[in-house]
Amino acid sequence: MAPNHLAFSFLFCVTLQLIQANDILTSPLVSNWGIWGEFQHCPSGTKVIGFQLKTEPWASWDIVIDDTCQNGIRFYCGNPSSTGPGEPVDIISSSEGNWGKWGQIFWCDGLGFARGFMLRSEEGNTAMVDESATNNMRILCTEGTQWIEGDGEGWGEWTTPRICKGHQYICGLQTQVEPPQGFFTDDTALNNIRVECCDMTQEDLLSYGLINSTLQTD
Ligand SMILES: [Ca+2]
Ligand SMILES: [Ca+2]
Repeated sequence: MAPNHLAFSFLFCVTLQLIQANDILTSPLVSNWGIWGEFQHCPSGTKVIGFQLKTEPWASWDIVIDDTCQNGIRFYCGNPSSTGPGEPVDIISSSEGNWGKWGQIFWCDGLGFARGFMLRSEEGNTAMVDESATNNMRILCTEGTQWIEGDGEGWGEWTTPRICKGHQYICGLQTQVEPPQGFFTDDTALNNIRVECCDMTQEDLLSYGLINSTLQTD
C-alpha cells in the first residue's frame, strides 16, 4: 500500500472511531478509593431497564463495626418497544465488593429506560473512623416515575446527577471498588461508577417520539 493510502486509511479509521465513540459519565468523586473494574456493556441496541444494589445493611454487626454500605450494582438490559417492556436479556455488573446481599430489583415504568443516575455518597475526608463511600443510587427513567431510588443506606448526601444527552440511553457500567483492607483498617467497598451513553438509532428516535417522521405527500 502506498504511504499516502496508508495515512488515509489510518485517518479514516480514527475518524470512524471518533464518530462511534460513546459518551462516558463519571460520578462526582466525593471519595476516590479503589480499583476500576472491567467495563461491561449491554448487548448491542439493548437499554438499561432496571437495576439492583448489593448492600451491607448499616445495622449489621460485624466484629470491628466496619460498614461498607453499597457493594455492587447490577444493570438489567432489555429492549422496550411498541410491543411492551419485554424481558431483560442480560445483566451487567462490573466488579463488586465482598459484603452485603443483593436487594430488590427496581424497573423503569412502562416502556421507559435509564438515561441518567445519581449516587448518594459519603465524603472521603471526614474524621469518621468508619466510612462507607457510596450508600445508594437513583436512576433517571424516560417514563412514569422518573427518578427511581434503590434500597441502599442513608449516609452521606445525594450528589449531582449525571445524565446522558437527549438522544442517548445508558448501555454500559464500570464500578470502582476498594479491595478488602483487612481487620484493622476501614473498608468502603463501592466508591464510584462510570456509565456509558449509547446513541439511539433513527428507528428508536421515531418510536419514542423524539423526532417526527416526514410524511411524503403527492
Ligand atoms: Ca467502613
Ligand atoms: Ca476492615
